[in-house]
Amino acid sequence: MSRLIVISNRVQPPTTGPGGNQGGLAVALLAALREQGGIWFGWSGETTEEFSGHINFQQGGGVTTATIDLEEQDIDEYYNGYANRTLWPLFHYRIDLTEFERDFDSGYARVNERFADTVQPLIEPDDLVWVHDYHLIPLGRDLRKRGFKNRIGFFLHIPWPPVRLLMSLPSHRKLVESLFAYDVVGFHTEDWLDSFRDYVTKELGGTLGDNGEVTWNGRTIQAIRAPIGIETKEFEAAANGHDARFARERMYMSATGRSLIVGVDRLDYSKGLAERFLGYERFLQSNPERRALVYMLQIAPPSREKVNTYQEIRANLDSLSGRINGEYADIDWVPIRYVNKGFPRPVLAGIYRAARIGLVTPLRDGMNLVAKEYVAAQDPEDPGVLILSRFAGAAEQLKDAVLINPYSAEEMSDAIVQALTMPRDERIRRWESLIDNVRREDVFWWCELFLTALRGDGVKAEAKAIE
Ligand code: ADQ
Repeated sequence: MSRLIVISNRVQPPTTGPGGNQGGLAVALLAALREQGGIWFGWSGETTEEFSGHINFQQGGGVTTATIDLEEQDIDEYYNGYANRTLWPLFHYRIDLTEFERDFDSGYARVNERFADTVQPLIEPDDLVWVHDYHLIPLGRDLRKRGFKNRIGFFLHIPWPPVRLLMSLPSHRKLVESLFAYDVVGFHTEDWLDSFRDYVTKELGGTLGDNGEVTWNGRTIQAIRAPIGIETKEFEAAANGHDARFARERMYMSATGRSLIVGVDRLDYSKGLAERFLGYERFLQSNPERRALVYMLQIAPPSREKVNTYQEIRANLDSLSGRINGEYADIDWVPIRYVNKGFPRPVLAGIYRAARIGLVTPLRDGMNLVAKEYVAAQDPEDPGVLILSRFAGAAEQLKDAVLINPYSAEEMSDAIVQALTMPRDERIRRWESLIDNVRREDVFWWCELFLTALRGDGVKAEAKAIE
């Protein structure tokens, strides 16, 4: 069996076992690495005065990780710059927040070359190479420039934008052309895949085959839909475990008889948190008789704090939650509990289980794993209701959620009423259909789907074909 080389911006230390803080992606990739052998390569998260290419190897739980330190300037231009000030907002349809700086371009190119230089000697001729996400789009091409012949795959965890939007990126063509260095390119949804195909045919003049092949400039690659899932079995078990029960009890005791509406998101503008608070406020306004029967818990650990937009959105949410609480709270009730920290996964599972409503309303999201975690944590006899944005990739699979347009405060308010008054048999029926998908298309299924395509032995490994 070929070894697997996983390359991503950051590397998950293999030491925290399931039940700890590892998310589904890390669990699946570590499991694949354990089974096939190989290395997970990426940035250590540390800085160095001058880039040396020194690799720090670590072993744990049957997996080897290899990390490099980057210079401060690299992090400014590549990570905080091109990745998170240019590509992230643009790919999430936020052209108003997108910054175009040539220094970001050159920093992004430089760090991708540095990744290629340092990882190359670690790779053996038969190894399969799997590159992850928007930080590293040109890496495949950089490896090919160095004479690399291995099979290389790329998976994008965020949306792929429509053609007209992508064209506002000054170097859009170069970026897309570089994807043709890979053998397989994967997206979460049919939507993102369609936008990619559209660009290739309309802008590059490429052609499409019947089985996911995309050809341009004499090179044919496989473009597939591979929706990521979660470690469903483990998460369901965690929701029934001791830590989850304890968290659930804490929630019940702190709000006897009130229905919990929960939101769990990285603090990011793509997650639609301000719109969510406003939708909830609309519900409070329009339903005075229901006010004191509910409360909302929004968990939002800060991320990317060096990027201004993230500081602004944090300040905005502080003030919005403060204003709503000031206006509607009573001596024994606050409408929004707003918590800016992370929790261990079993505790999250308990909180989801305690919640009558999971409010997952991103303005745009590649997939959104919180929606799937919420479903996996529910009590089969008395499940809660998932309210889900139509613009989350997860909406393509989770059709029996209450789907809404997150920009509409009215739709959100109506959906909350619908969820609060939904009869138990309807909740069970919807949940059974959701959990069926979350169990079937879990993160191990996703990993195998992509790796089958990458191995090239099941070239028609499109999700559809497997269903
Ligand atoms: P994210 O944008 O980070 O991921 P998401 O898919 O929701 O979004 O995953 C977030 C993960 O962080 C979940 O597993 C969640 O449980 C965890 N998390 C969030 N808040 C937490 C907290 N306070 N404490 C502990 N854990 C917390 C990107 C893309 C998504 C895509 C994923 C995977 O933006 O669209 O689904 O990658 O491909």
